[in-house]
Amino acid sequence: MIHTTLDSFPENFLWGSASAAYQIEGGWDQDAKGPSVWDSFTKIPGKTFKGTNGDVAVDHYNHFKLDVALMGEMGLKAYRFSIAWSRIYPEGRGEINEQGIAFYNNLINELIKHNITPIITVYHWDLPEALQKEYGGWESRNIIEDFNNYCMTLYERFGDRVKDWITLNEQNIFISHGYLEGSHPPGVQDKKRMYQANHIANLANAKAIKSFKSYVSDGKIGPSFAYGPAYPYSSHPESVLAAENAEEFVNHWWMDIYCFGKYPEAAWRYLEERGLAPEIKEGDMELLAEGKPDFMGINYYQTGAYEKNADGVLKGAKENHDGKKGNFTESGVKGLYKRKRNTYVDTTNWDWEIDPMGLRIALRRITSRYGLPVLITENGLGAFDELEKGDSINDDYRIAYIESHLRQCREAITDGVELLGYCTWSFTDLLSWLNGYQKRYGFIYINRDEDSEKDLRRIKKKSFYWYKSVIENNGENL
Ligand code: BGP
Repeated sequence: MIHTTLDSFPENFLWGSASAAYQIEGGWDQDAKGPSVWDSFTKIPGKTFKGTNGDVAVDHYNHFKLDVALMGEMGLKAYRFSIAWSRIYPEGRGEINEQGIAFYNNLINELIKHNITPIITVYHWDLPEALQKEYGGWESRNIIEDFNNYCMTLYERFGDRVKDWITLNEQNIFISHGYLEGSHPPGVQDKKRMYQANHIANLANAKAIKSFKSYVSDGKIGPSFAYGPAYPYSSHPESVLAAENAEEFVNHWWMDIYCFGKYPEAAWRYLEERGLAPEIKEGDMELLAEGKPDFMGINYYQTGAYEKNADGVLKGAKENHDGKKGNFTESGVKGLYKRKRNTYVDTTNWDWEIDPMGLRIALRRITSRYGLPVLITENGLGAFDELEKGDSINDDYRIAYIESHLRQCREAITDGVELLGYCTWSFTDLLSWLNGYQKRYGFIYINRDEDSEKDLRRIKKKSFYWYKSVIENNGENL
């Protein structure tokens, strides 16, 4: 579809940027914060690039006023951040830690002072370690109640000023990496356990959404799903079917539950035949049907091209964590699909496909299948940046990346997609979970690396000024 003229971005479009507590805050035990599963996982030798962790991260906990002032200077309209559960409840439940509440109250008030809409993510992977130890975290139904209680506390304390909420960040990623690949905590590699933990997370998500309505009746809530649309590798029907399989297992498996309250049929049957389907208890499906989101939040980074996989038993991909381009390996499930390198698109240094049109495709698919508005909760480029003389960073590649994706957003809006906003990942540089500090995403350079915290100086990159002008023009100059 080629449009001769493009619609404008809506007047109240949320030009935003995003972050997550563990990746920026630091202050890991400050003001009575309890440990999270990431605090201990990153300390296990060999788990992260050069053994990096978020003990200090970019020390946003102690620099938040400066960071928000920079957002204000840029004219940012929205800032998506996550709350560290173990700052609010150091043990996951029980006594509220008022110091944790105070930190987020101050942050929210500071944002509002600068006319920035706060968007809260209630869970961005840093589960209180106490709950992992006590009952195995997401593998126990006990978490449904504890998560709901934690969420209700947040709604009650912050819901007067915060109207835009995200429940689980990338449930598909933290569950598959945590229980199948074993690369995230708790480091389990077991398919059956993965589907079971995922079902429990679905229930927790639905319950938290249901509770939301009675606390923040004028607010909006939805999950952030890591959506990588599946393409057929070729037009051979076997390839098309493989892409259907992938779309069903890696995308609909989650989004259908969020939006329809049911698992997609073909995937369910496949899992049931193999004894891998999750256990459904009485009342589960009713709860899932009741906890519908107001919008779909998506984190978009790349698409995937799929081919039939009749032969080799392929498992997870060997991931590139050092930024040495060209280390893509095929991955997949025997009998269902295998992911191939899409030769039509370029990749980042970490071998992630760069596919701006895939974002338009993602937005269109969500609109047709679910009929919900969409909030892009993350999109951005991880790259090596060079701090040049005179404190300048010329990140033209980042500008090109974001610009090309925003152009596709505008095409999608013209196609009829209801797009609420667009958050880049990320505002400042931050810790990449498994890739250290050298994989930078921010508009603001943070002067630190894997070996030293240096002075944590904040330096505006070229992209900072560029995004500022995009916001000023409400995207008309794209
Ligand atoms: C998403 C996460 C973010 C962020 C981003 C970039 O999956 O929600 O927290 O980390 O990906 O990923 P990475 O840091 O691996 O480059």
